[in-house]
Amino acid sequence: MTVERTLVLVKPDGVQRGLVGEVIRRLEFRGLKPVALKLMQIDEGLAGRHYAEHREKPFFPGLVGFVTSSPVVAMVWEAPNAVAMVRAMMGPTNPASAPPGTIRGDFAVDLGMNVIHGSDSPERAAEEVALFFEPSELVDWERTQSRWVVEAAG
Ligand code: DAT
Ligand code: MG
Repeated sequence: MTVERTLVLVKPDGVQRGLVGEVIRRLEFRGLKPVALKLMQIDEGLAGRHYAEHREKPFFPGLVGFVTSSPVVAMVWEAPNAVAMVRAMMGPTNPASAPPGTIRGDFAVDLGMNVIHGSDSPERAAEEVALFFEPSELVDWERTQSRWVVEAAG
C-alpha cells in the first residue's frame, strides 16, 4: 500500500471547543505520523483556494466566513493509505449521518461546524499540503514506533 500524506485541519469550531488534542490523539493512536503542524489564521484568499471546488455553491460565502472566523490547526499526517483512512475516521460531511466512533459522529451535529477537514484524494492532498505549508515546514523524521504499526516499515 502506498504511503500517503494528507492535509488535516481542525476547523475554527474544533479549536474553539478544545478538540485539537482529541483529534491529534486519535490520529497519533491510530499510528499515523505527523509531518507538519501549526496554528494559523486562514485569510479569504487561502480559504478560496482551499475550497475552490465549492466556489459556485450557495454555501460558499458562509463556508469562507466560517473557516476564516477564528484560527485553525493545520497538519500533515502520513501513513499507508492515509487519505482514505483519515476520511473514514472523520465520518461523512454531515455529522447528522456520521456514525458514532467517527470524529464528526462523536463531536458534531451541524453540517457547517463539523470540526475537521481531510483531503479527499491523494491528488488533492498534494495540492492542499502545498497550499498550507512551505516545503521546509514538512519534517522528514522517523517515528520509531512505526515499525510496530506497519510491518514493512522497519
Ligand atoms: P468535506 O468537508 O467532508 O470534504 P465538502 O468538501 O463537500 O465536505 O464540503 C466542504 C465543507 O463545506 C463541509 O465540511 C461543510 C460545508 N458544506 C458542504 N456542503 C454543504 C451544504 N450543503 N450546506 C452548507 N455547508 C456545506
Ligand atoms: Mg471536501
